[in-house]
Amino acid sequence: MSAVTQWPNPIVAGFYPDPSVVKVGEDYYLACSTFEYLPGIPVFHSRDLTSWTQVGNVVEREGQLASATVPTLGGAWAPTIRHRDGLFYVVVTDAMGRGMLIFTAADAAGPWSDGTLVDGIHGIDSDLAWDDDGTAYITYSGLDTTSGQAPGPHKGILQITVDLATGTPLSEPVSLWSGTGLKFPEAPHLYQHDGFWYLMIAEGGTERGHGISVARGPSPSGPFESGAAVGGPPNPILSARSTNRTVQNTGHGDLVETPDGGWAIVMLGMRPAGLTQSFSALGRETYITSARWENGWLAADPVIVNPRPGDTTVREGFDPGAPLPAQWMGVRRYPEQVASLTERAGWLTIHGEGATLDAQQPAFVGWRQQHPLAEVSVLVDPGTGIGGIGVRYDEEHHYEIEVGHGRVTARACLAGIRQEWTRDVPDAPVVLGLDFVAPTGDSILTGLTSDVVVLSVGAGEDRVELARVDGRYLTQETAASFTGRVIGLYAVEGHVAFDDFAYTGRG
Ligand code: 6LW
Repeated sequence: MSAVTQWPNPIVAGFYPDPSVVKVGEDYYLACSTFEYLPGIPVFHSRDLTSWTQVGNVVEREGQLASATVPTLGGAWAPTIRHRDGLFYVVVTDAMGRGMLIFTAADAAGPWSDGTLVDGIHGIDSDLAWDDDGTAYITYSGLDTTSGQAPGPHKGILQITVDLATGTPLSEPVSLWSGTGLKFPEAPHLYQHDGFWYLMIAEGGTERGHGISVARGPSPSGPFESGAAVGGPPNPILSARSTNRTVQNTGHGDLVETPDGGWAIVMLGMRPAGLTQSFSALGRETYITSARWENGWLAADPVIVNPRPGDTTVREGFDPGAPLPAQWMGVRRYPEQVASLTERAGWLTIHGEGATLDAQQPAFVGWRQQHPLAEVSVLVDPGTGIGGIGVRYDEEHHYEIEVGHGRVTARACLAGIRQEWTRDVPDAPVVLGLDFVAPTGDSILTGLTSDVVVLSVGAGEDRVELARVDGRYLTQETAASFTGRVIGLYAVEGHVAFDDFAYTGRG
């Protein structure tokens, strides 16, 4: 597996940030952050580290996280997935919610436990490791999002020992090596290799300065030394900062042994489009790169983009008896709390409650945009209600097109600024379209933005475009949240029915 250029990348496309990976025998499992979306913390399985299938979600019941009420930016941040003595562990922070939590499961597909609180510990990006005696260490980043106090200064990388069964800390937090002085030391992971313990962290912030740095020491609690201090390689060992690489923001990684005995780092990255400023429509995605041990230190190759060839088409007919696929999510609610597959056979019916996409809990069921360019359409029967299709980063940043009461309305909402385009339509089911296209022609947008979002009604010769909106305002660089684009079906009023959902992703 050393030919990194042959690996498809991203390995999980779209809003799947903060990946953590564990090898159990010949099987690999991967988990990611989901913030305010439910179900939360998807778990993927692979045998080759490149093709991944979602097998479940850690969070699939009320009460596991405070997701119903977490503010934008809060919720499931940065899980670490590990396995020991027949049990899977996910340690994660429910930011601005319950706090630092330990989930366990006998099967990575679930069911997972209710989540045990790590009492009194306020930090993010918790790692879990065991020493040779079986003592459990949680190593984390000292940013307080959960005590209710103002976060205060970043406390660097911290560590406790813990009773995993009760969540009780067994030691006071101690400071560990916290990088080379770049901002936001975070995403720590500990590895034991060839007689040393290695502390891998992210630093530089999750934006363009992001990188991965490594130190080594004699025990899981150090003392750790950076390579450059003892004649080893300089840190960060991996970063795309100030380069013109297609994949930027690379960092927040987890090390894993490959099937052939080599090494790889799975991490988050983004593919911004534009010129000197650039914009990432899909948010932070999951990438892989090859790594190796050289003279007792870890080295990694730059991350390259290598999309799977051809277009990807997904059709959803909402056939009777078929469940909603696992990738579909709700905002602070589970899809089944707002949508029904049985109310009208062959249709997905969403129940409007008066809430628009500006609301914290819209009646919205969506899935991630996974390709920079994509065409999406759906047949909508609004009945006596109002509903449609939209793309959201959060409640402050969304574009949508909806139908109801004989009128179709396209809308762009950005940080309190709003514009609408309307047109009358007959009272009948209509096709609504949401396309993400490359900027073209001699428009001022050409080359300056990520994409253009086209909102349309009708199909074939009857298709009418209501609006073309600059996509850059719905990107990681401009929206408030840590998420990515999620395309969804929603209802504002009444019981709105959807059929023939089609997504074609390109590139
Ligand atoms: C994550 C941290 C980060 O916990 O963003 O800035 C947080 N980097 O590693 C949410 O993804």
